[in-house]
Amino acid sequence: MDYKSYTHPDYFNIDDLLTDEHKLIRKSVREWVNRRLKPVIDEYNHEHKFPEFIVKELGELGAFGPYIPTKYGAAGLDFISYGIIMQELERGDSGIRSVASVQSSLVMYPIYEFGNEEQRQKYLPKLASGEILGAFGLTEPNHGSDPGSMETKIIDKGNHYILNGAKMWITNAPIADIAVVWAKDEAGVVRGLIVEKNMEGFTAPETHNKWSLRASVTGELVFDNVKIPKENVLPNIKGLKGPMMCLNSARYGIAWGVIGAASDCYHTALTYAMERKQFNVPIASFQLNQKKLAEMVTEITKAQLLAWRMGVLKNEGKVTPSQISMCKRNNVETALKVARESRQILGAMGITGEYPIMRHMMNLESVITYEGTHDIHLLITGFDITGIAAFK
Ligand code: TGC
Ligand code: FAD
Repeated sequence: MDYKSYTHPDYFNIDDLLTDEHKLIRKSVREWVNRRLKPVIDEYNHEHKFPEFIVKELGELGAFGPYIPTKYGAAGLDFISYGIIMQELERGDSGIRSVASVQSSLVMYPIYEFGNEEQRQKYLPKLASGEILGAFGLTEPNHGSDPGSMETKIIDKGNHYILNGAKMWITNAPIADIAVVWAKDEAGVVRGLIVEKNMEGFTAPETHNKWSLRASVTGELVFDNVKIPKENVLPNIKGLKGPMMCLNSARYGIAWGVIGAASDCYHTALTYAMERKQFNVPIASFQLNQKKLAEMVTEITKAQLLAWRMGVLKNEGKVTPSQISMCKRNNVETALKVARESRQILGAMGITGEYPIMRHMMNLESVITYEGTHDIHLLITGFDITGIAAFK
């Protein structure tokens, strides 16, 4: 597959809405994906291995916490730039975008937003450069969609806390240097803590045998009487809204990111359909294949417009969590449908690693579940328009 010929679909001239800086950022991330990721990602995916070299290189690229101010070593860009970076990375692989979204929105963002100046100075520059990698622990074995019922606890021991409990399905867990972990205090209030990998009683075993996001590492975070110094507690947030605010930022990035996976599938299917012949004509000449391609580009265009408008609202500080939920849900579903339709256009070739479609499709099965499942996001919209929560 000649991935260097890739051009993104832009049926409604959305590029006219981007600045020269946005386009430059897209160009540099796209070039990195073509040069460093595309040639090797299928092999890492097959071997269920994480391409460790990417961590430093994503740091150099400015892909970690791009919207965090430059004084903390990050790029200080706007939110549309963040979206564009996620989109280009996810054209490469959703697992690689995951690494960047977790580091940016789930580790750097809470330290920047809820941490004190000392915590910001200590962790943010190293996270921005990729010198250290982070994880985010919210989900537990017994509490996924309902994080408010978490069992992980801290007990106040004067100058430190004792942390007990377990988190599950945590991106980067086994390879992370630090983890932002959410636990309840003795009053049942959710608090955010920075747990460091060498703390006694803390282990992070890997979750094996995944058929999705195979180039990203997932694991558990297990806390057995871990002593957490009080300076590792995020002082400026209390309650479930803390992790939920982090999720708003990560869901925003995912809503942009999946357009990259969808566009890669669409580009692959269109290119293949023009070249492959059956009955002496290109398969692109059959009406049923044209229907698939036309519907794909229509849905991708709608996803692009939704993401762009969400980006404008976020830049203006006006976007609501429910708008982000709608966009995440719509765009992930679009990407998954596009991947499935593209796979069909390639016939048998679509199931091979010669083409990226099957890998994108398998990855998107995680993306539609993590950061709030497809149905939870629907219920968030339902709650927003009716004022009635249907979660319980
Ligand atoms: P509820 O009672 O509604 O809310 C509790 C408090 O939180 C506030 N809140 C939010 N604040 C900001 N943004 C949001 N999106 C918020 N949602 C809720 C809310 O205002 C309230 O604040 P306060 O001050 O009144 O106490 O909460 P609930 O317990 O009824 O749950 C609601 C529900 C189901 C919508 C929510 O908990 C939810 O979204 N569940 C899904 C869980 C989820 O998304 N987990 C993701 C884990 S991280 C992950 O998947 C990383 S994948 C990484 C990768 O590899 O990319
Ligand atoms: P459950 O909550 O058990 O849901 C199962 C099914 O029931 C779903 O279909 C759901 O929609 C439905 N359901 C649940 N509640 C309701 C309801 N009230 N109404 C209607 N339907 C409902 N978490 C982290 O904290 N950090 C990470 O870094 C992280 N990375 C992840 C990486 C991967 C690869 C995966 C797969 C998951 C990751 N997660 C992470 C966890 C992820 O956020 C959860 O899997 C997700 O929130 C859903 O929780 P669950 O799997 O326990 O499903």
